[in-house]
Amino acid sequence: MTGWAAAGLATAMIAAPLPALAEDTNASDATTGSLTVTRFDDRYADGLYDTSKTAASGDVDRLNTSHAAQLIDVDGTRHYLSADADGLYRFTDIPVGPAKLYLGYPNNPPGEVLFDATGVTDATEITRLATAEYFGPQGVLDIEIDADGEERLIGMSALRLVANVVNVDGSPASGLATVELGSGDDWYPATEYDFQPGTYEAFQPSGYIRHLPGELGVRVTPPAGFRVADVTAGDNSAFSVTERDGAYWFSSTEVWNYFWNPAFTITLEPIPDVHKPTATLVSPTTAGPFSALNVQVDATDDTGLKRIVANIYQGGTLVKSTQTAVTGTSASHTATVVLADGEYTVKYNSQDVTGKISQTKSFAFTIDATAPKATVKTGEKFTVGADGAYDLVSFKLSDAGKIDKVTINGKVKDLTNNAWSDVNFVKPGTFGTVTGTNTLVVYDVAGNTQTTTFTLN
Ligand SMILES: [Ca+2]
Ligand SMILES: [Ca+2]
Ligand SMILES: [Ca+2]
Ligand SMILES: [Ca+2]
Repeated sequence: MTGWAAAGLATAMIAAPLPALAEDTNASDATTGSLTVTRFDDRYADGLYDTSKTAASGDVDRLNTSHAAQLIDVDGTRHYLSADADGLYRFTDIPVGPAKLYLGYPNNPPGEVLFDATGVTDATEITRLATAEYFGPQGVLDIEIDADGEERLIGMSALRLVANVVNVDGSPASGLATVELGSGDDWYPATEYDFQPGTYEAFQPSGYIRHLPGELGVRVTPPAGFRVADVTAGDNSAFSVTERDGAYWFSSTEVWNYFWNPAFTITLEPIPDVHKPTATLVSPTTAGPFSALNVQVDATDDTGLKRIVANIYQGGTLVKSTQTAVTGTSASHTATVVLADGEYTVKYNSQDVTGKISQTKSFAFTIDATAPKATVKTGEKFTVGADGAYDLVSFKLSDAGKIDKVTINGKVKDLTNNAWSDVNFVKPGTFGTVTGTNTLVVYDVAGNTQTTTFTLN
């Protein structure tokens, strides 16, 4: 037996046949029709009008006769009705054509949902009525009035739904998961209560989302490193929860009553961590020499990183430790380290949230922070002139970390990388020099520079 055919309604219809059927034996020619609306509170929350079922609270479905029903017909005429002695709303002599039915909510803003249960056999077939303003917020339904008479069965529910997200020890798992709550064909993003950490509910501008009866669901995206260990649901009693399509569900028929606020409880647990993190040296890629060390270590982990470390050793001695506290499954550590000239090794690794440490690797490099030297050669063969003013000048270049190149007035002259080098026989016109002031910049391999200005006569 379906809810539609349940005792109360069937009796009412037999006792009072629809006027259109009773009075009009030639319905196809009629220009008016009727609409009979049965409105019920879905107190046993199955989406059906069925007074044979009893909710956990002892409630049974009940006709709702407390509110006016309004119909705007095809001509724009407003018909306003209260429930009749049978508890039904009967609109008669309505012009055939499209009409809009408005049904009031008990509260303003609405704390309920109205749904069309006409002809349905289970809750998956019911549809939520839109809400429109018509002398206050009303549930609205488009109806085509025809000469044969129309019937509608409209239910009301006010089900709320929350999800409590907890850790294995039962403490609230605040701010960790992403939670959606579902009913009908809809998913609603849920937000966490400020005053009740770990408890989530879905909201609309005028208040809580009120859910259609039927399967009520929750969908949870755990944070990195966590998974759903268990999902239960209940209110005054525990419900039966099923998992399908990546979500968890219970039937609203188990809820205490149709105004109740049942809750899911989702327990999160850490995903067992079996994998060490990785650590990769991104910089330096050569042994240098460098004027300072720019180190970059990238790391990954299956469940979550904690920190990345790059330590600088000279011989066996730790000279400088650098590290970055990180989160997520991939991260990067960078540091610029100023060091004295010398040979060094960087040792680097990463650690994950469960304390596992990647393989520690090392990379050798050289620091040269000392600028190269340029000195004027003596001897008439090399240099004619003195004290920065010359007819001819030659420079001896030296650097422990090797000379790379010079620029003269910005023009590059590459040199074989060597601890000793020179630029000989400079006079106006050679290597881009001019009569007057010239600028010589000497570069070592590490990029340190020494600038010399001189005048050519
Ligand atoms: Ca019901
Ligand atoms: Ca790991
Ligand atoms: Ca140097
Ligand atoms: Ca060079």
